[in-house]
Amino acid sequence: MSASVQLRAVPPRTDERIYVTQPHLPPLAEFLPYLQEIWSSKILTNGGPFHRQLEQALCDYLGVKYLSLFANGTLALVTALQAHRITGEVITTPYSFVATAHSLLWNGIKPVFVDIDPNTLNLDPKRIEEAITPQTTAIMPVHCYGHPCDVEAIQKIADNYNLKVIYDAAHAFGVRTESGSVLQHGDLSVLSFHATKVFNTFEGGAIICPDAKTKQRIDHLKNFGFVDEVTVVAPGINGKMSEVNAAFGMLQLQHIDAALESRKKIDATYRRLLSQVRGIRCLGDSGETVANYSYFPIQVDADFPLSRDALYDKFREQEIIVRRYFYPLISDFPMYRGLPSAHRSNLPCAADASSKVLCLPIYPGLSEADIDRIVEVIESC
Ligand code: T4K
Repeated sequence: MSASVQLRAVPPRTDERIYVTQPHLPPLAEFLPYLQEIWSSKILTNGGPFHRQLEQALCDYLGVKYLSLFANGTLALVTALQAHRITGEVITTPYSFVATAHSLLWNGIKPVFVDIDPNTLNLDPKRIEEAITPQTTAIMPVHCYGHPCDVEAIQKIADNYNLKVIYDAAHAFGVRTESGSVLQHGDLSVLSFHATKVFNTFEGGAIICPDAKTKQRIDHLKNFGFVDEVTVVAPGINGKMSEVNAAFGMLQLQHIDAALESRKKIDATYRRLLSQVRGIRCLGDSGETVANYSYFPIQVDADFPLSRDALYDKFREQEIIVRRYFYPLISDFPMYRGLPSAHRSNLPCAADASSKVLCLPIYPGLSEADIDRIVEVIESC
């Protein structure tokens, strides 16, 4: 008996629910020619034509020298650490998505958590030096919500102590400061192109690096360590992005400026509508000259009538699925909480932010009526 799959047209979401984000999808018809090309060439993966095109197109768009595509951001983080043979201890932030610290454990590295700056919510450079030990080999900061870290201060410390800097730049697609792309700082930067990100390839990621030699090593590492058919130079992994994902990235790039413009308008509308609400602070504005508006974090302070968690519940009752990025702190998860640096007394600013910050929905296509509905929930408290 031959198996057959009945395909039915899936109706678009019609529910009243608003999510914290929605992937930006161009019209399906625009993607079909790309698929046609893949079907004709029969090249599905292993560094095919769309993979090569997307690497170059992203270098041009982002203003970076070398970029290596990955199947997702987590594999890119794991590989970035391998690329520089990082071992021992790495200083990082507890206020991030778990993948940041998980990439260290996957490499047998001990994370050392350092507190965040209460204004930027990024790793506080003033707290880094006291956490350095003879085992420290690198710093892994995160440009949280796409807001740039204090890259100059971090580099100064790294230079003084001969440490590598590997940025988890998962949120920082397209972010620029006065000196250009924020992705040029440190030894490596890692992007995520997950469905929930500003620029998505369904799943995907990339490592940005400053020279051809490092890119070559990264490219070997993401392909099992193969240099050629018979030569394997490292215990590499399969981190390659497929042609379908890369082709989708090429299409997404055509729409990215419009998507960013739409996010910018939503960001401005929230800021205008929430500016007079007592106890609500809109976060951001950390010195970027070009932001990407990837998240809209607000801080719920003590003079707001509800706690952050009560406001979160109220949103959910109204079918508005806001998120507490980042709660719990990474340092509170079972595989980290036994570390001396994970102790709450070491991380007061991170603990405070984790109990007060809520990310409101932001994505192209979020309507003005949706924004009014969201703001109304806050104003009605
Ligand atoms: N470093 C940092 C700092 C990161 O934030 C991340 C990922 C990484 C590293 C690792 O990169 P990747 O390996 O993921 O490339 C989401 C994402 O899964 C994750 O990529 C992201 N950070 C993190 C901040 O958020 P969840 O568990 O909150 O996602 P989820 O599935 O609850 O989705 C959120 C909302 O988005 C849903 O309520 C509805 C909407 N959604 C989601 C998906 C997946 C859709 O509408 N369609 C979809 O396909 O982690």
